Order: sequence, then C-alpha cells, then structure tokens
Amino acid sequence: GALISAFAEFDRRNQWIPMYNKLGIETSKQESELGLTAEESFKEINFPKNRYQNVLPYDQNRVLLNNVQEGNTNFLNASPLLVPFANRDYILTQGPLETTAEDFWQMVWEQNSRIIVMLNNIMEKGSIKCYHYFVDNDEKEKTFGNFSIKMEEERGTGVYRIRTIKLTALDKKFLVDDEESTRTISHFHYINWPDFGVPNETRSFLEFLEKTNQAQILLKEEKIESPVIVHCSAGIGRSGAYVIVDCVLNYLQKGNQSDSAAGDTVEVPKSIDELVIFIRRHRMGLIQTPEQLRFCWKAIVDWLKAHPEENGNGDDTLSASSSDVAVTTNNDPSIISPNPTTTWLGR
Ligand code: PTR
Ligand code: PTR
Repeated sequence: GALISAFAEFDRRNQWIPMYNKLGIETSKQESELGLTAEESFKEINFPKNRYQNVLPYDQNRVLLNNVQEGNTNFLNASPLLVPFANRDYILTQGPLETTAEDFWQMVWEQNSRIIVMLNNIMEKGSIKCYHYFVDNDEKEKTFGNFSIKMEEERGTGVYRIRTIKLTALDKKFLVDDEESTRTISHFHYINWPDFGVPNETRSFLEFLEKTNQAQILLKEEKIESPVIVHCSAGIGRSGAYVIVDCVLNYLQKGNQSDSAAGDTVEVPKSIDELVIFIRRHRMGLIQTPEQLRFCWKAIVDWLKAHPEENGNGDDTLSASSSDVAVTTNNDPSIISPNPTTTWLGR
C-alpha cells in the first residue's frame, strides 16, 4: 500500500519535522484567510474558564451552553468537529477545570453525548493537567451544581480504563418532555500517553480506539446520534491525534460515508496532511508535535499491516504533503467527488 511505503520513506528521509512545519504554515494561512478569531475567550468573565491562555476555541466554531445560569455565560472551551466522510461527530475540549466541571457536564447533557474519551492523566510532569471531574473506583458519587454522577462499573487494563457512569440532571429544566433524568455515559480513559510525546507502541492505543469505536456502533444501533467528547489537557495535541487515526481507520473500513442520497457527499481528503488542515479549521493547534504526527501515521500503518485485506486496492494517489488544501463543505455540488474511492489512500 501507498501509505505503508510513504511512511517508511518519511522515516528514511527524516521528513516529519519539515512536514509538520509545512502544516503549520498552511494552518496560519488558513486561519487568516477564514478570519478565525477567539474574542469570546478574552471577555473578562470567560477568560478564566480557559485552562491555557493560548489554547482557545474559535468564535466561529464553539459549543454553547443552552441553559445559561444567572451570572454565567454560554462560553466553554469546547469545539464541535463534524467529519462527514468518516461519519464522525466529535466535540473537542480541554480537560475541565474545577470551575468549569459543571459546565462540562451540562454540555455532555445538552449535547446528548454518551461517550467521553479522555487521553490524559490528572497529574503529569508533576503538575495537575485536569480536574478530577469524573468518578473512579474508590469514589461512588459526586455532584456538580445541576448534575450528579455515580460510578456503575470500572473495567479495562493497565493501559486504559472504561467506566460506566450514571449522569443525572437534578433540575427538570434540562429534561425534554417526560424524559428520564438519568443517562448512562461511557468514560474511556487512556492512561498510557506519556507526559511528553507519544505512546511507545501503537497496539494498546489501537485496542483502546477499537473499544471506543464499538461503543459508537452500539449507540448508532440504538439510534442515539450524539457527539463523542474527546479531551486531553489542552484538547489539541493528543485529541487531534486520536481524531486523525479514528477518522482514517473508519474510512479505510467503510469508505466515504457522507450521505450522497441526501446530497451531502463530501470530498474525501487526499492525504493525512489535508485532514490535519481540515480539522484545524475547527480548533486551533490540533496535533502538537512532529512526533505526534508520526504517531498518527504509525498507528494507521500498523493497523493496515494487521488488516491486509483493507490495505489499498487501487492507485497509489496518496500524497503526503498536498499543498492544495481542499475545503470539504456540505451541500456544495462543485466539490462532489464522482468517485471518492479513488481519491485517497489508494482505496
Ligand atoms: N508547549 C508544550 C510544553 O512545552 O510543555 C509542549 C507540549 C506539547 C506539551 C504537547 C505537551 C504536549 O502534549 P503531549 O503530552 O500529548 O505530547
Ligand atoms: N500552554 C500550553 C503549552 O504550550 O504547554 C498548552 C498546551 C498544553 C498545549 C498541553 C498542548 C497540550 O497538550 P494536549 O493538548 O495533548 O493536552
């Protein structure tokens, strides 16, 4: 397959840093072309809600709280990310602060999310990277303002934990019609992503990703359409890497999943680069290091090697560094790809 040989070639020629830098240049160009701003973050009442002063949601693409409480605003550091060709709907967000944990759970409730993917640990490099907004085995219950959470079950391995959490809305104003006030949330926690860099092997990450994928398939079977919440500490480095690998693997298995019958066919990105640029229109800084970029590729390549039947069966059109950044927008007939299966990854 094209991807496997391209990966080996980038390694051999040591191309990851130049590739990553080139993406940075294209990202800044895109940011100014699209006029992306983060002014809402700088409002006095909102600024302290950001964990990092330099990682802010774009005004043009942020999740709003619906039931805004008195004295609060609709602001939280969270960005929606819809990826139609891979049939994925995410919200990327920062690791909650103590002061934003209630807002976080309110978002989970209001957006009808049932899956949370957490890629960081509470403590890293000797400092706190995220508030302990969830429950684990030795705790049973916690309340955050209008929401309470209760531990049902925890399972998993030494590398990841899967927690089943009951989320209850304590105020009826959050309930639609006569819906129940309690929902089941699956909390997928990858605990093996080291302080700096990337996991030293891809197998356990791929296994973790597969677990999150299975949970999404179950939800779809139950006809629950809801975004998957993905976060790390800033919600950009590791979260960006997760999204890239998840989208590509889902595409390799199922092909372009945008709905052509509904007229929403979207072009499939021609390269991983192009996908990185696309997701960076939705949230700044996704994928933080050349090493993380390589890790994405490595995970995809390792997956392909383990699934040779998915290993490309057409032309080798994958270009690693396409400089023409395609814009994949819904409902724009001019960009409908007549044959999406030949445009990417040799599929
Ligand atoms: N600016 C950051 C620092 O110097 O700490 C760099 C950084 C980038 C830190 C990514 C952490 C990052 O995430 P991860 O732990 O996933 O590599
Ligand atoms: N100001 C922080 C820094 O540059 O170190 C922001 C930051 C922190 C950025 C963590 C990325 C980080 O990694 P991740 O998104 O994987 O938590």
